[in-house]
Amino acid sequence: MGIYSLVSCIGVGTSAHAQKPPAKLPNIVVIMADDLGYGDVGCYGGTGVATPAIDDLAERGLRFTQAYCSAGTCTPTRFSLLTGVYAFRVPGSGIAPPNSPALIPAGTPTIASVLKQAGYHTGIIGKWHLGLGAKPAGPDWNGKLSPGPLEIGFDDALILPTTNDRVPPVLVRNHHVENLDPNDPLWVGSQRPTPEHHDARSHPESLRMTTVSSHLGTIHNGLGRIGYFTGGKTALFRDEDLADRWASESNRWLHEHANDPFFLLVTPHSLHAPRIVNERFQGTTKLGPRGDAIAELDWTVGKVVQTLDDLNLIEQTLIVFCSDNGPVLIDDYQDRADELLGDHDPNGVFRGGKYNVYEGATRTPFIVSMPGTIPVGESGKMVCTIDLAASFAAWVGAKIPDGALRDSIDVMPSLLGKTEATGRTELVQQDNGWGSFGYRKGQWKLVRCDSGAMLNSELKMKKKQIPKYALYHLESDPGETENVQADNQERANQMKKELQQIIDA
Ligand code: NG6
Ligand code: CA
Repeated sequence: MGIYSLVSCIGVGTSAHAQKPPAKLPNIVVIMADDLGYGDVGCYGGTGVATPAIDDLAERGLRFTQAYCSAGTCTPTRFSLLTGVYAFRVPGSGIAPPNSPALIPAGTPTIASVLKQAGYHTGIIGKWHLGLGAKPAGPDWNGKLSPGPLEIGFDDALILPTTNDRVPPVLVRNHHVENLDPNDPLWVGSQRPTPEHHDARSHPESLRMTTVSSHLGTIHNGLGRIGYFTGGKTALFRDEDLADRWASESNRWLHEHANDPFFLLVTPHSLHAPRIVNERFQGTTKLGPRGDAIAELDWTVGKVVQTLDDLNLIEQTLIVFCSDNGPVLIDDYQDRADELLGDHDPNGVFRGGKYNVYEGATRTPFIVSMPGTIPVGESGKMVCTIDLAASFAAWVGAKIPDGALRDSIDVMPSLLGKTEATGRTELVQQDNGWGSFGYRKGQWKLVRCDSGAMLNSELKMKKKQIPKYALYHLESDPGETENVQADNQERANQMKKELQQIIDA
């Protein structure tokens, strides 16, 4: 009996009244990449970089063509992945600054806490970017960093607390900065601490990549960052080593928990700028640093899968691979990502990317694999990363606390490749909380832009002025080139109303 049939005997879809968990719960590993576009990987049409590990995952599983992440930026997508709640419902859930307090309050039910309650050992390895520490003070970098992942359901965490372009460039294990020497305390702030402090403005000659707008803070490893820090010398990472850490930590963690039912969220920092890969990958692709980072990401994915293979757990583990938001070429660090693109199309046929709400922002590569349980092939069912929480809960018979994971829908039958599954019928997408929404219903997509402009001028988005509303038909116009609102006024009005109702709900 396959794992799914075993689980189905105890009542999939009846999570609220779950009985005893099944004797052997399936393991779950979710790998969420950073700033990876729909068209960046080979199995989604990417031509610039070989991605054998991700392609191999697709060859062993289901490759979704209409899967989404929740937002055009990282923090809201990760917020929704964890909480199953649309981030636009929670003010302040946009891109988290270096000293952001924890955005998800301690005790909030999450994908991790729900699975933990059901008997899973839970871990997160990689980028966090959801704030640490209590409000309003935020993180105590030299003390106990709490609340954080451990207060919302993770048993173990080894995280990059913000992003690799922000300070502090350290890793946090559970509640503490790793390798911090108490005699060299870490200070983090948004202002230059002293007039003598070396930052990217005062010492541009020490930069290995020029930054022009916001990464003008403290220089670390030859790169200007957002924000300032001093101290913490023994704790500082080398950007070149991060991917190796995600791979080795995942390997260690998976070996340690091979006999538990486990839920592991792996969140590599690649390909977020600054794209500084390990020496092994530098210059290995024709796309420059951005391409090298895709190659490094692919390697990381391969390492995680290899570990599961080595442990003989491939058939007992459901793997999801996806991205947190669409692509961006130059994100301040001048790494020639635009010039070196050639015919590689990071957003595939779609328009836009990171920071907006066009399909390029949220349509994500999304592969689900579990040989023996999930068929091999392609799926056009609409699913979203926000749905993983309710889907997994239903699958393993976990109890969802009343009112929790409210926007997460059980799409597990679609993830399992059931032909009768319907997937989502509608979905709201957002930018960073700047007031743009995409509302997809069937093949129709309403784009609402309250500000009249959207960020990311590259990637098929030349038009600067964006109308407040536009309606697109994705099946006939996946690139969102033709606003058909005037010819479909009634439908557009209905969708505007529904979108507002969902926002206000
Ligand atoms: C933006 C930064 C960008 C990047 C992004 C977060 C500026 C002008 N841009 O505000 O460089 O850090 O935040 O990216 O500061 S994300 O993938 O983590 O959402
Ligand atoms: Ca991102």
